[in-house]
Amino acid sequence: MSEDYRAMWESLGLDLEAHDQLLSALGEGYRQVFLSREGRPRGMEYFDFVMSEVHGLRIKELLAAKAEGRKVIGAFCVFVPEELVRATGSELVGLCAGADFAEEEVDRILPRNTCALIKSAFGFKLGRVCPYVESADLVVGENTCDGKKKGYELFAELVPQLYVMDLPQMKSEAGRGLLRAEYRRFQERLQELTGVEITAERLRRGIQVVNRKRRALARLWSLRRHDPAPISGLDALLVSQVSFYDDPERFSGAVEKLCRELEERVRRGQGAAPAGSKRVVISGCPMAVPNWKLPAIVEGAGAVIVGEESCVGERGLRHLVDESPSDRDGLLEAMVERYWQIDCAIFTPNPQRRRGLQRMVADYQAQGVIHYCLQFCQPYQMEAMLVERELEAAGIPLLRVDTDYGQEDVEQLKTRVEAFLEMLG
Ligand code: BJ8
Repeated sequence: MSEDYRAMWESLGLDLEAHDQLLSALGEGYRQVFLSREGRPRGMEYFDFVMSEVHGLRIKELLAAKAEGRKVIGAFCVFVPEELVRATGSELVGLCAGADFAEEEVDRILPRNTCALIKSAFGFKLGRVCPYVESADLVVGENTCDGKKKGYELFAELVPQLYVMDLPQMKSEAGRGLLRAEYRRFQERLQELTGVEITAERLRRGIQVVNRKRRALARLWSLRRHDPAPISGLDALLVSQVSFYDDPERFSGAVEKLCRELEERVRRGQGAAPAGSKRVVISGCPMAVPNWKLPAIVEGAGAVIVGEESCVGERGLRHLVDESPSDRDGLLEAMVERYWQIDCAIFTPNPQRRRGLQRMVADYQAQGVIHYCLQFCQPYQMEAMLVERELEAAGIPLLRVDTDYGQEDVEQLKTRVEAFLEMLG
Protein backbone atom coordinates (compact mmCIF):
# COMPACT_ATOMS: atom_id res chain seq x y z
CA MET A 1 0.00 0.00 0.00
CA SER A 2 1.26 3.42 -0.84
CA GLU A 3 2.44 5.99 1.67
CA ASP A 4 -0.44 8.06 0.45
CA TYR A 5 -2.87 5.57 1.99
CA ARG A 6 -0.95 5.37 5.25
CA ALA A 7 -1.28 9.11 5.69
CA MET A 8 -4.98 8.81 4.88
CA TRP A 9 -5.52 6.03 7.43
CA GLU A 10 -3.58 7.98 10.02
CA SER A 11 -5.76 11.01 9.41
CA LEU A 12 -8.80 8.82 10.08
CA GLY A 13 -7.31 7.77 13.43
CA LEU A 14 -6.70 4.13 12.51
CA ASP A 15 -4.30 2.03 14.55
CA LEU A 16 -1.81 1.50 11.74
CA GLU A 17 -0.14 -1.54 13.23
CA ALA A 18 -3.41 -3.36 13.94
CA HIS A 19 -4.72 -2.29 10.54
CA ASP A 20 -1.62 -3.73 8.82
CA GLN A 21 -2.30 -7.03 10.55
CA LEU A 22 -5.92 -6.99 9.43
CA LEU A 23 -5.04 -6.22 5.81
CA SER A 24 -2.40 -8.88 5.69
CA ALA A 25 -4.81 -11.52 7.10
CA LEU A 26 -7.50 -10.34 4.69
CA GLY A 27 -5.10 -10.49 1.73
CA GLU A 28 -3.93 -13.97 2.65
CA GLY A 29 -7.48 -15.24 3.11
CA TYR A 30 -8.48 -13.71 -0.22
CA ARG A 31 -5.58 -15.36 -2.02
CA GLN A 32 -6.49 -18.75 -0.61
CA VAL A 33 -10.23 -18.56 -1.20
CA PHE A 34 -10.40 -16.66 -4.50
CA LEU A 35 -7.14 -16.03 -6.31
CA SER A 36 -5.88 -19.60 -6.08
CA ARG A 37 -8.90 -20.95 -7.95
CA GLU A 38 -8.66 -21.61 -11.67
CA GLY A 39 -11.09 -20.77 -14.43
CA ARG A 40 -12.80 -17.82 -12.78
CA PRO A 41 -14.62 -15.44 -15.15
CA ARG A 42 -12.39 -12.62 -16.40
CA GLY A 43 -15.03 -10.18 -15.20
CA MET A 44 -14.13 -11.09 -11.61
CA GLU A 45 -10.86 -9.18 -12.05
CA TYR A 46 -12.78 -6.00 -11.35
CA PHE A 47 -14.01 -7.36 -8.03
CA ASP A 48 -10.54 -8.62 -7.15
CA PHE A 49 -9.29 -5.11 -7.79
CA VAL A 50 -12.01 -3.55 -5.63
CA MET A 51 -11.15 -5.94 -2.82
CA SER A 52 -7.45 -5.17 -3.11
CA GLU A 53 -8.36 -1.48 -2.77
CA VAL A 54 -11.21 -1.87 -0.28
CA HIS A 55 -9.42 0.22 2.36
CA GLY A 56 -7.52 2.27 -0.23
CA LEU A 57 -9.04 3.70 -3.37
CA ARG A 58 -12.65 3.48 -2.19
CA ILE A 59 -11.85 5.33 1.03
CA LYS A 60 -9.97 7.94 -0.99
CA GLU A 61 -13.13 8.39 -3.07
CA LEU A 62 -15.32 8.72 0.01
CA LEU A 63 -12.97 11.30 1.51
CA ALA A 64 -13.00 13.21 -1.78
CA ALA A 65 -16.81 13.21 -1.65
CA LYS A 66 -16.63 14.61 1.88
CA ALA A 67 -14.19 17.28 0.75
CA GLU A 68 -16.83 18.35 -1.79
CA GLY A 69 -19.30 18.71 1.06
CA ARG A 70 -21.12 15.44 0.53
CA LYS A 71 -21.78 13.03 3.39
CA VAL A 72 -20.99 9.41 4.10
CA ILE A 73 -23.63 7.33 5.83
CA GLY A 74 -22.81 3.97 7.40
CA ALA A 75 -25.42 1.27 8.02
CA PHE A 76 -25.79 -2.27 9.31
CA CYS A 77 -29.03 -3.37 7.69
CA VAL A 78 -30.61 -3.60 4.25
CA PHE A 79 -33.69 -1.79 5.54
CA VAL A 80 -31.73 1.48 5.47
CA PRO A 81 -32.83 2.84 2.09
CA GLU A 82 -29.92 3.74 -0.15
CA GLU A 83 -32.32 5.60 -2.48
CA LEU A 84 -32.92 8.34 0.10
CA VAL A 85 -29.24 8.58 0.94
CA ARG A 86 -28.33 9.00 -2.72
CA ALA A 87 -31.09 11.54 -3.20
CA THR A 88 -29.06 13.87 -0.97
CA GLY A 89 -25.86 13.23 -2.94
CA SER A 90 -24.50 11.18 -0.04
CA GLU A 91 -22.81 7.77 -0.13
CA LEU A 92 -24.09 4.74 1.77
CA VAL A 93 -21.62 2.13 2.97
CA GLY A 94 -22.20 -1.16 4.76
CA LEU A 95 -20.46 -1.47 8.12
CA CYS A 96 -21.04 -5.15 8.91
CA ALA A 97 -17.85 -7.12 9.25
CA GLY A 98 -17.14 -10.79 8.91
CA ALA A 99 -14.07 -11.26 11.13
CA ASP A 100 -13.30 -11.15 14.83
CA PHE A 101 -11.18 -8.26 16.01
CA ALA A 102 -10.12 -6.75 19.38
CA GLU A 103 -11.93 -9.62 21.09
CA GLU A 104 -10.74 -8.83 24.61
CA GLU A 105 -12.00 -5.28 24.42
CA VAL A 106 -15.29 -6.46 22.94
CA ASP A 107 -15.75 -8.99 25.74
CA ARG A 108 -15.43 -6.18 28.28
CA ILE A 109 -18.47 -4.45 26.75
CA LEU A 110 -20.74 -7.09 25.25
CA PRO A 111 -22.18 -10.26 26.76
CA ARG A 112 -20.43 -13.42 25.61
CA ASN A 113 -23.63 -14.72 24.02
CA THR A 114 -23.69 -11.99 21.38
CA CYS A 115 -23.52 -13.00 17.70
CA ALA A 116 -20.23 -12.62 15.82
CA LEU A 117 -21.68 -10.00 13.47
CA ILE A 118 -22.38 -7.58 16.31
CA LYS A 119 -19.13 -8.41 18.10
CA SER A 120 -17.11 -7.74 14.99
CA ALA A 121 -18.77 -4.35 14.42
CA PHE A 122 -17.67 -3.39 17.92
CA GLY A 123 -14.27 -5.02 17.43
CA PHE A 124 -13.52 -3.08 14.25
CA LYS A 125 -14.50 0.16 15.94
CA LEU A 126 -12.71 -0.47 19.23
CA GLY A 127 -9.63 -1.77 17.42
CA ARG A 128 -9.65 1.31 15.11
CA VAL A 129 -9.21 -0.75 11.95
CA CYS A 130 -12.25 0.18 9.85
CA PRO A 131 -11.82 3.26 7.64
CA TYR A 132 -15.52 3.09 6.68
CA VAL A 133 -16.87 3.64 10.17
CA GLU A 134 -14.23 6.33 10.73
CA SER A 135 -15.30 8.11 7.53
CA ALA A 136 -19.01 8.02 8.33
CA ASP A 137 -20.70 11.33 9.15
CA LEU A 138 -23.72 9.44 10.42
CA VAL A 139 -24.08 5.82 11.50
CA VAL A 140 -27.57 4.39 11.15
CA GLY A 141 -28.70 1.61 13.45
CA GLU A 142 -32.08 -0.12 13.36
CA ASN A 143 -34.43 -1.87 15.72
CA THR A 144 -34.16 -5.40 14.43
CA CYS A 145 -32.85 -8.19 16.65
CA ASP A 146 -32.39 -7.55 20.38
CA GLY A 147 -28.61 -7.76 20.08
CA LYS A 148 -28.43 -4.94 17.56
CA LYS A 149 -31.19 -2.90 19.16
CA LYS A 150 -29.51 -2.80 22.56
CA GLY A 151 -26.00 -2.83 21.09
CA TYR A 152 -26.64 0.54 19.44
CA GLU A 153 -27.08 2.13 22.86
CA LEU A 154 -23.47 1.20 23.53
CA PHE A 155 -22.27 1.88 19.99
CA ALA A 156 -23.62 5.43 20.33
CA GLU A 157 -20.83 6.05 22.84
CA LEU A 158 -18.21 5.14 20.22
CA VAL A 159 -19.27 7.23 17.21
CA PRO A 160 -19.99 10.96 16.88
CA GLN A 161 -23.52 10.57 15.47
CA LEU A 162 -25.74 7.53 15.70
CA TYR A 163 -29.27 7.53 14.41
CA VAL A 164 -31.62 4.63 15.15
CA MET A 165 -34.41 3.69 12.76
CA ASP A 166 -37.39 1.95 14.28
CA LEU A 167 -38.55 -1.03 12.26
CA PRO A 168 -41.76 -3.05 12.41
CA GLN A 169 -41.72 -6.63 13.61
CA MET A 170 -45.03 -7.68 12.07
CA LYS A 171 -46.24 -7.46 8.50
CA SER A 172 -49.47 -5.70 9.49
CA GLU A 173 -51.00 -2.44 8.26
CA ALA A 174 -49.72 -0.79 11.43
CA GLY A 175 -46.28 -2.21 10.74
CA ARG A 176 -46.30 -0.82 7.23
CA GLY A 177 -47.38 2.53 8.61
CA LEU A 178 -44.40 2.48 10.96
CA LEU A 179 -42.00 1.77 8.09
CA ARG A 180 -43.51 4.65 6.11
CA ALA A 181 -43.25 7.01 9.09
CA GLU A 182 -39.68 5.96 9.76
CA TYR A 183 -38.63 6.50 6.14
CA ARG A 184 -40.16 9.99 6.35
CA ARG A 185 -38.29 10.67 9.59
CA PHE A 186 -35.05 9.42 8.00
CA GLN A 187 -35.70 11.68 5.01
CA GLU A 188 -35.96 14.64 7.38
CA ARG A 189 -32.77 13.65 9.19
CA LEU A 190 -30.85 13.33 5.93
CA GLN A 191 -32.06 16.72 4.72
CA GLU A 192 -31.03 18.28 8.01
CA LEU A 193 -27.60 16.60 7.91
CA THR A 194 -26.82 17.46 4.29
CA GLY A 195 -28.74 20.68 3.76
CA VAL A 196 -30.08 19.15 0.54
CA GLU A 197 -33.80 19.12 -0.13
CA ILE A 198 -35.00 15.74 -1.38
CA THR A 199 -37.12 16.64 -4.39
CA ALA A 200 -39.07 14.13 -6.50
CA GLU A 201 -36.37 14.44 -9.20
CA ARG A 202 -33.55 13.76 -6.78
CA LEU A 203 -35.35 10.81 -5.24
CA ARG A 204 -36.20 9.33 -8.63
CA ARG A 205 -32.54 9.58 -9.64
CA GLY A 206 -31.54 7.82 -6.39
CA ILE A 207 -34.07 5.09 -7.10
CA GLN A 208 -32.83 4.65 -10.67
CA VAL A 209 -29.23 4.26 -9.56
CA VAL A 210 -30.10 1.66 -6.93
CA ASN A 211 -32.55 -0.14 -9.24
CA ARG A 212 -29.83 -0.50 -11.85
CA LYS A 213 -27.62 -2.18 -9.26
CA ARG A 214 -30.38 -4.57 -8.19
CA ARG A 215 -31.33 -5.33 -11.78
CA ALA A 216 -27.73 -6.23 -12.59
CA LEU A 217 -27.57 -8.52 -9.56
CA ALA A 218 -30.85 -10.21 -10.52
CA ARG A 219 -29.46 -10.84 -14.02
CA LEU A 220 -26.38 -12.42 -12.46
CA TRP A 221 -28.47 -14.62 -10.17
CA SER A 222 -30.72 -15.79 -12.99
CA LEU A 223 -27.66 -17.08 -14.87
CA ARG A 224 -26.94 -19.39 -11.96
CA ARG A 225 -30.04 -21.39 -12.87
CA HIS A 226 -28.09 -23.10 -15.64
CA ASP A 227 -26.31 -26.39 -15.25
CA PRO A 228 -23.37 -26.06 -15.24
CA ALA A 229 -23.62 -22.84 -13.23
CA PRO A 230 -21.38 -20.32 -15.04
CA ILE A 231 -20.12 -18.75 -11.80
CA SER A 232 -19.21 -20.19 -8.42
CA GLY A 233 -21.22 -19.34 -5.33
CA LEU A 234 -18.10 -17.80 -3.80
CA ASP A 235 -17.67 -15.37 -6.68
CA ALA A 236 -21.39 -14.54 -6.73
CA LEU A 237 -21.33 -13.92 -2.96
CA LEU A 238 -18.31 -11.66 -3.40
CA VAL A 239 -20.20 -9.58 -5.95
CA SER A 240 -23.08 -9.12 -3.48
CA GLN A 241 -20.63 -8.24 -0.71
CA VAL A 242 -18.90 -5.63 -2.88
CA SER A 243 -22.29 -4.03 -3.63
CA PHE A 244 -22.28 -2.69 -0.07
CA TYR A 245 -19.10 -0.63 -0.56
CA ASP A 246 -18.57 0.22 -4.16
CA ASP A 247 -19.66 3.20 -6.19
CA PRO A 248 -23.09 1.99 -7.42
CA GLU A 249 -22.83 3.15 -11.05
CA ARG A 250 -19.38 1.66 -11.54
CA PHE A 251 -20.47 -1.50 -9.74
CA SER A 252 -23.54 -1.91 -11.98
CA GLY A 253 -21.39 -1.52 -15.09
CA ALA A 254 -18.97 -4.19 -13.83
CA VAL A 255 -21.80 -6.64 -13.00
CA GLU A 256 -23.43 -6.06 -16.40
CA LYS A 257 -20.10 -6.77 -18.10
CA LEU A 258 -19.65 -9.91 -15.99
CA CYS A 259 -23.16 -11.04 -16.99
CA ARG A 260 -22.35 -10.69 -20.67
CA GLU A 261 -19.36 -12.95 -20.16
CA LEU A 262 -21.44 -15.44 -18.16
CA GLU A 263 -24.08 -15.51 -20.88
CA GLU A 264 -21.33 -16.50 -23.29
CA ARG A 265 -20.17 -19.18 -20.85
CA VAL A 266 -23.72 -20.53 -20.69
CA ARG A 267 -23.82 -20.69 -24.50
CA ARG A 268 -20.56 -22.65 -24.49
CA GLY A 269 -21.67 -24.86 -21.59
CA GLN A 270 -18.73 -23.65 -19.50
CA GLY A 271 -19.26 -23.87 -15.75
CA ALA A 272 -17.60 -23.01 -12.46
CA ALA A 273 -18.01 -26.71 -11.64
CA PRO A 274 -18.75 -29.61 -14.00
CA ALA A 275 -22.35 -30.15 -15.17
CA GLY A 276 -24.17 -32.42 -12.76
CA SER A 277 -22.33 -31.11 -9.66
CA LYS A 278 -24.46 -31.04 -6.51
CA ARG A 279 -26.33 -27.74 -6.28
CA VAL A 280 -27.25 -26.09 -2.99
CA VAL A 281 -28.85 -22.89 -1.76
CA ILE A 282 -27.46 -21.26 1.39
CA SER A 283 -30.07 -19.67 3.62
CA GLY A 284 -29.89 -17.68 6.82
CA CYS A 285 -27.72 -14.97 8.38
CA PRO A 286 -25.91 -12.48 6.16
CA MET A 287 -22.24 -13.12 5.33
CA ALA A 288 -20.10 -9.97 5.44
CA VAL A 289 -16.53 -9.71 4.09
CA PRO A 290 -14.35 -11.72 4.84
CA ASN A 291 -16.76 -14.39 6.03
CA TRP A 292 -16.27 -17.00 3.33
CA LYS A 293 -15.80 -19.98 5.64
CA LEU A 294 -18.90 -22.04 4.87
CA PRO A 295 -19.10 -21.35 1.10
CA ALA A 296 -15.40 -22.27 0.78
CA ILE A 297 -16.08 -25.57 2.55
CA VAL A 298 -19.15 -26.34 0.42
CA GLU A 299 -17.50 -25.55 -2.89
CA GLY A 300 -14.22 -27.10 -1.75
CA ALA A 301 -16.22 -30.33 -1.39
CA GLY A 302 -17.17 -30.19 -5.08
CA ALA A 303 -20.69 -28.74 -4.86
CA VAL A 304 -21.80 -25.45 -6.35
CA ILE A 305 -23.80 -22.85 -4.44
CA VAL A 306 -26.48 -21.54 -6.78
CA GLY A 307 -28.26 -19.04 -4.53
CA GLU A 308 -28.07 -17.12 -1.26
CA GLU A 309 -31.32 -16.63 0.66
CA SER A 310 -29.66 -13.96 2.74
CA CYS A 311 -29.45 -10.19 3.06
CA VAL A 312 -26.08 -10.41 1.33
CA GLY A 313 -27.91 -12.13 -1.50
CA GLU A 314 -31.47 -12.26 -2.75
CA ARG A 315 -33.42 -11.54 0.42
CA GLY A 316 -31.80 -8.16 0.87
CA LEU A 317 -31.08 -7.14 -2.70
CA ARG A 318 -33.95 -8.35 -4.87
CA HIS A 319 -37.05 -6.33 -5.89
CA LEU A 320 -37.04 -2.96 -7.58
CA VAL A 321 -38.70 0.32 -6.60
CA ASP A 322 -41.36 1.61 -9.00
CA GLU A 323 -39.85 4.70 -10.65
CA SER A 324 -43.09 5.97 -12.16
CA PRO A 325 -44.86 7.98 -9.40
CA SER A 326 -44.68 11.66 -10.23
CA ASP A 327 -44.31 13.16 -6.77
CA ARG A 328 -42.02 12.60 -3.82
CA ASP A 329 -44.66 10.99 -1.60
CA GLY A 330 -45.57 8.55 -4.35
CA LEU A 331 -41.91 7.60 -4.78
CA LEU A 332 -41.51 7.19 -1.04
CA GLU A 333 -44.54 4.91 -0.97
CA ALA A 334 -43.02 2.88 -3.81
CA MET A 335 -39.92 2.49 -1.66
CA VAL A 336 -42.02 1.32 1.29
CA GLU A 337 -43.63 -1.23 -1.04
CA ARG A 338 -40.23 -2.57 -2.08
CA TYR A 339 -38.66 -2.76 1.37
CA TRP A 340 -41.82 -4.26 2.83
CA GLN A 341 -41.04 -7.44 0.90
CA ILE A 342 -37.80 -8.14 2.78
CA ASP A 343 -38.57 -11.24 4.82
CA CYS A 344 -36.00 -10.97 7.61
CA ALA A 345 -36.44 -13.33 10.56
CA ILE A 346 -37.06 -10.39 12.87
CA PHE A 347 -40.63 -10.45 11.51
CA THR A 348 -43.16 -12.66 13.18
CA PRO A 349 -44.74 -14.67 11.75
CA ASN A 350 -42.57 -14.88 8.65
CA PRO A 351 -43.99 -17.50 6.26
CA GLN A 352 -42.93 -15.44 3.19
CA ARG A 353 -39.29 -16.30 3.82
CA ARG A 354 -39.98 -20.02 3.75
CA ARG A 355 -42.04 -19.71 0.59
CA GLY A 356 -39.31 -17.62 -1.03
CA LEU A 357 -36.70 -20.21 -0.09
CA GLN A 358 -38.71 -23.04 -1.64
CA ARG A 359 -39.14 -20.97 -4.78
CA MET A 360 -35.38 -20.44 -4.95
CA VAL A 361 -34.72 -24.17 -4.58
CA ALA A 362 -37.03 -24.84 -7.53
CA ASP A 363 -35.81 -21.95 -9.69
CA TYR A 364 -32.13 -22.77 -9.22
CA GLN A 365 -32.64 -26.52 -9.49
CA ALA A 366 -30.99 -27.01 -6.11
CA GLN A 367 -30.97 -30.43 -4.49
CA GLY A 368 -30.68 -29.17 -0.93
CA VAL A 369 -30.40 -26.22 1.43
CA ILE A 370 -27.72 -25.41 3.97
CA HIS A 371 -29.24 -23.29 6.71
CA TYR A 372 -26.50 -21.10 8.10
CA CYS A 373 -26.80 -19.38 11.47
CA LEU A 374 -24.39 -17.42 13.54
CA GLN A 375 -24.35 -18.72 17.08
CA PHE A 376 -26.54 -16.68 19.43
CA CYS A 377 -28.63 -15.30 16.55
CA GLN A 378 -32.02 -15.98 18.01
CA PRO A 379 -34.22 -14.85 15.11
CA TYR A 380 -32.57 -17.13 12.56
CA GLN A 381 -31.82 -19.99 14.94
CA MET A 382 -35.44 -20.08 16.09
CA GLU A 383 -36.78 -19.77 12.57
CA ALA A 384 -34.50 -22.60 11.43
CA MET A 385 -36.84 -25.03 13.16
CA LEU A 386 -39.78 -23.89 11.01
CA VAL A 387 -37.68 -23.82 7.86
CA GLU A 388 -36.48 -27.36 8.52
CA ARG A 389 -40.01 -28.64 9.13
CA GLU A 390 -41.43 -27.09 5.96
CA LEU A 391 -38.58 -28.18 3.75
CA GLU A 392 -38.77 -31.69 5.13
CA ALA A 393 -42.48 -31.80 4.29
CA ALA A 394 -41.62 -30.65 0.76
CA GLY A 395 -38.94 -33.34 0.45
CA ILE A 396 -36.04 -30.87 0.32
CA PRO A 397 -32.97 -31.98 2.30
CA LEU A 398 -31.59 -29.42 4.75
CA LEU A 399 -28.41 -29.21 6.77
CA ARG A 400 -28.37 -26.86 9.74
CA VAL A 401 -25.08 -25.19 10.50
CA ASP A 402 -24.56 -22.99 13.57
CA THR A 403 -21.15 -21.43 13.62
CA ASP A 404 -19.13 -18.26 14.24
CA TYR A 405 -16.18 -16.46 12.66
CA GLY A 406 -13.56 -18.77 14.25
CA GLN A 407 -11.73 -21.48 12.32
CA GLU A 408 -11.86 -24.10 15.08
CA ASP A 409 -14.83 -25.96 13.64
CA VAL A 410 -13.65 -26.08 10.01
CA GLU A 411 -12.73 -29.78 10.02
CA GLN A 412 -15.97 -30.73 11.73
CA LEU A 413 -17.97 -28.63 9.26
CA LYS A 414 -16.16 -30.23 6.32
CA THR A 415 -17.17 -33.67 7.56
CA ARG A 416 -20.81 -32.65 8.03
CA VAL A 417 -21.03 -30.86 4.68
CA GLU A 418 -19.44 -33.78 2.82
CA ALA A 419 -21.85 -36.23 4.43
CA PHE A 420 -24.79 -33.99 3.49
CA LEU A 421 -23.66 -33.61 -0.12
CA GLU A 422 -23.18 -37.35 -0.35
CA MET A 423 -26.82 -38.00 0.43
CA LEU A 424 -28.20 -35.43 -2.04
CA GLY A 425 -29.93 -37.07 -5.00
S1 BJ8 B 1 -32.95 -7.32 7.34
S2 BJ8 B 1 -31.02 -10.16 8.43
S3 BJ8 B 1 -29.50 -7.06 7.54
S4 BJ8 B 1 -31.49 -7.35 10.52
S5 BJ8 B 1 -26.87 -12.38 12.83
S6 BJ8 B 1 -27.11 -9.09 14.08
S7 BJ8 B 1 -30.11 -10.88 13.17
S8 BJ8 B 1 -28.24 -11.79 16.05
S9 BJ8 B 1 -28.22 -9.25 10.58
FE1 BJ8 B 1 -29.95 -8.44 9.34
FE2 BJ8 B 1 -31.37 -6.35 8.53
FE3 BJ8 B 1 -32.56 -8.65 9.09
FE4 BJ8 B 1 -31.11 -8.44 6.96
FE5 BJ8 B 1 -28.99 -10.01 14.90
FE6 BJ8 B 1 -28.77 -12.47 13.97
FE7 BJ8 B 1 -26.61 -11.16 14.67
FE8 BJ8 B 1 -28.04 -10.41 12.51
